[in-house]
Amino acid sequence: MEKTWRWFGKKDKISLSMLRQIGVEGIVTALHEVSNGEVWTLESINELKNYIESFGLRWSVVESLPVSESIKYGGNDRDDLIDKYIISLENLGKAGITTVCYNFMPVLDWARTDLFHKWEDGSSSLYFDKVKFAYFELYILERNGAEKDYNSEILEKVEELKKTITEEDRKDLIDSVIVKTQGFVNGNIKEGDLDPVGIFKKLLALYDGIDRDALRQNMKYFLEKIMPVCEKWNIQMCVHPDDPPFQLLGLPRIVTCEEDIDWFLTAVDNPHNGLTFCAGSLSAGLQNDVPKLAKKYASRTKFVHLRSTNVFDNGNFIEAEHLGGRGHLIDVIKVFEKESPSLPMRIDHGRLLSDDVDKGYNPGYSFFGRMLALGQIEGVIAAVQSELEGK
Ligand code: DNO
Repeated sequence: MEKTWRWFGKKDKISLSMLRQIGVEGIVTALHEVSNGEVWTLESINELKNYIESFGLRWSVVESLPVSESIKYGGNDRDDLIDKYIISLENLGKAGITTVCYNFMPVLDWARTDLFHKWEDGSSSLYFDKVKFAYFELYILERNGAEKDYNSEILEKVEELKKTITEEDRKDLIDSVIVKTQGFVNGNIKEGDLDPVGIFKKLLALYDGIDRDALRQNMKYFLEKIMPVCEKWNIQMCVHPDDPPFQLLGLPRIVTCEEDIDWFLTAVDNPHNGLTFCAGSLSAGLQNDVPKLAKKYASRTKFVHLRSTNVFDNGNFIEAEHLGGRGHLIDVIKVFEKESPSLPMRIDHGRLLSDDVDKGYNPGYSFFGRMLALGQIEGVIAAVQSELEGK
């Protein structure tokens, strides 16, 4: 697989020369300064592409070309927004950047409750705590009917948390769930927004009446409209699974498991409609056997995220070491090295190691944590390749 790295543009604290030195071959990035829904011009794409190439690297994958909320909930302006999306795709095609990752998650791009969950050795990782998330829904968002989504055990724990939680913990929780994890990937809510909870509630309201089937139909509508431009420029669209792969906030989520993946691949049965195989996201759903899914969808996979999680009995999950947990990355790598050896893969998320602290990295995107994982994964890839070559 091609070794790629998610880099957040010229403002990223991690420079391209550092990446070149640790064996990265391709860059995964986006025009982060362009607002969601605006056209990516050929000029800006080429400017960034040339910059990346001046370091001896290539721009391998776009992550993400964001799909506006209105396309997802089917708003009045969706056709205009899809037209703009098509122009951006055409411009990417002209520049020769043909792998495009996106997601179809309503409102929340990914969800975690803790950004610095401590490990015994002093490092930290991202974490999802069901009780905290339920507290967020019930007592911060005050979402009608949220209690119906939780069992009595969780609800009791939420009441206990309510008695002890401090104002600062509440602020931290808001920051983790809807500000710090979202601002740099999605743009719906940014650091500095004065009333993130208010904005978030308005966004949620846009999905009133949109159920699973409606969201599926909107995804199909979007994909059918963009397939011609993808065919023209040989663009591989690859949707990112929902992270985590279960229902949240009463919103429909439609890329969570085998049945969902089968659905969107057959609904628009075109080789340009593909999957970002995010082993980490899929591993956080107990319904998913990650290596089995890798095998089944290898031919429709266009991009791979290597990460893993451990899921606990109470429904919480932690981002595991890359060679541990439910992601079974060694088996996943065996599948892709055999079936599709030139696929771009990137290390997804990494722990925060001592020298990563206070460097201003985006949550999950540390330097040393990811570099450690890259070294481990590179070793696995080399071993698998040599086995395949019969050495
Ligand atoms: C988080 C990422 C997601 C992902 C998008 C793809 O770390 O995995 O933000 O990039 O969902 O559209």
